[in-house]
Amino acid sequence: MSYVDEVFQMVVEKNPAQPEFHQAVKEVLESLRVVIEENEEAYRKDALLERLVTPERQLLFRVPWVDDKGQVQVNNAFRVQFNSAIGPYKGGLRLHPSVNLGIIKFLGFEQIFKNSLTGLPIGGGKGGSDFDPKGKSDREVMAFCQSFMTELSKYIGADTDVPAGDIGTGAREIGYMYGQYKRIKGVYEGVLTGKGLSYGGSLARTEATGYGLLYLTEEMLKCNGHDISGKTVVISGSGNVAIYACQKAQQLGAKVVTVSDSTGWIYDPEGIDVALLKEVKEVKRARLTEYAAARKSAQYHEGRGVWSVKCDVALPCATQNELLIDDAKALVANGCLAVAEGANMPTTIEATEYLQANGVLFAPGKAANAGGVATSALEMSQNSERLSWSFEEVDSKLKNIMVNIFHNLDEAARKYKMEGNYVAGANIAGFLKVADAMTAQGIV
Ligand code: NDP
Ligand code: 2IT
Repeated sequence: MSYVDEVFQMVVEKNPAQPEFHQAVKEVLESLRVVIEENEEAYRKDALLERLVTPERQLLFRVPWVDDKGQVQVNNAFRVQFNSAIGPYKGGLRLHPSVNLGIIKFLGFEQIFKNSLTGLPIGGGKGGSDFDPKGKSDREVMAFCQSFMTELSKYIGADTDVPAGDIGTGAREIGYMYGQYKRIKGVYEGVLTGKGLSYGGSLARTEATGYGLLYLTEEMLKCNGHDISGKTVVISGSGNVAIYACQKAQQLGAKVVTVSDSTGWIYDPEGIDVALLKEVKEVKRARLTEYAAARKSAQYHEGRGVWSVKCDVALPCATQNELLIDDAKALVANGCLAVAEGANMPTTIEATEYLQANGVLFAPGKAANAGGVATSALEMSQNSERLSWSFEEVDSKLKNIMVNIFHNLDEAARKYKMEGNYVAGANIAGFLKVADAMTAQGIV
């Protein structure tokens, strides 16, 4: 059996009931075959792939907190410190009832390659909890965040592990967590990113993932002879990534006609009203029905359906495995030119392969959504030098990073004779830097 197949089999056997983790590993290892084969003997001897797929450290802990009725609640929490070959562990914290160890491991594994692609010195990690912030009072969210950080604070630090936001973790949650960390440790350091601007946050971090997604999509389209301006875009999700993807797409002259949440979706043929969407989602924390109620041109539909809308560009920005094979078929049938992943692993492997086989340009999440973590690394730099950069400075660095990422994937794909396969390009380019650092640092 080939080395890649052996390691994949080991991952499945040693990590039962973690399908998302298996999926993330499979996608990466499949793309690496050609690179591994070139250097198989050395990699095998050093067990490089076995080390790569095994987290350096996995923390599992309980989070007890008291709800508004005086009842004690208990949640499960995780931090997976996956790989620190090229820098301190870096990656977000997901707060969602679906969170389990397998989901955090898939996200942490993806993060290793994503962070490598940014060109910045950050290793891979991810964490979170099955706590659901939805419907909780601010006091309940604070109680959870403080209890969560009381335990997590033992294992993180500005030079060791720097968490940030993800699904369910936004500015409010980061604020409560930062306050508790500072109180326990007595140090004012950049231990979290995505902080508020009044206490060490970076301008443009809020916008970074969505903006970065569009910078990379624009470059990918340009290099394939298309202009983003005038294109019709469908977006899923209506959270941090979706909102700022929508805003930047419109600034670049595209028309965004859909957004969604976990209960339904909006079709707005006049183009999504971003100010209204922000008011509904960021301020009121309400459902999309409120968007539809406030806007004449918007139609609200229950369930899922954004991929059935005719478009030039599709940007999945909600969650994993939200774009399935039938959705891919609908996109192709409707003449979609490009899919770029704002979310982590939103497209199944089958759907990805179908899109690629049918000539759709496909930018994988670990490249396309890397602008968030890249700007987090810029926040770390600003914290270290105790300075704040202007919005324009951060945004222009972000743009450069995203354009460079696209060219790195493109070149890696060409070098290994898989021209236009940006999935392979991203996995290969991300892997080579990490593998080099792991090899240089010996058996650790
Ligand atoms: P938010 O919590 O701000 O928004 C998430 C959005 O996705 C909401 O509209 C939510 O709907 C929807 N959603 C979440 N889970 C599900 C589900 N199981 N089924 C259907 N819809 C769902 O998160 P973000 O925007 O920050 O994250 C979105 C994606 O982008 C995630 O995959 C995340 O890992 C990824 N990402 C985020 C980065 C960041 O900087 N924030 C950086 C890189 C990637 P509802 O409100 O109804 O739950
Ligand atoms: O998936 C991701 O890259 C994030 N949620 C952002 C991580 C970060 O450290 O900013």
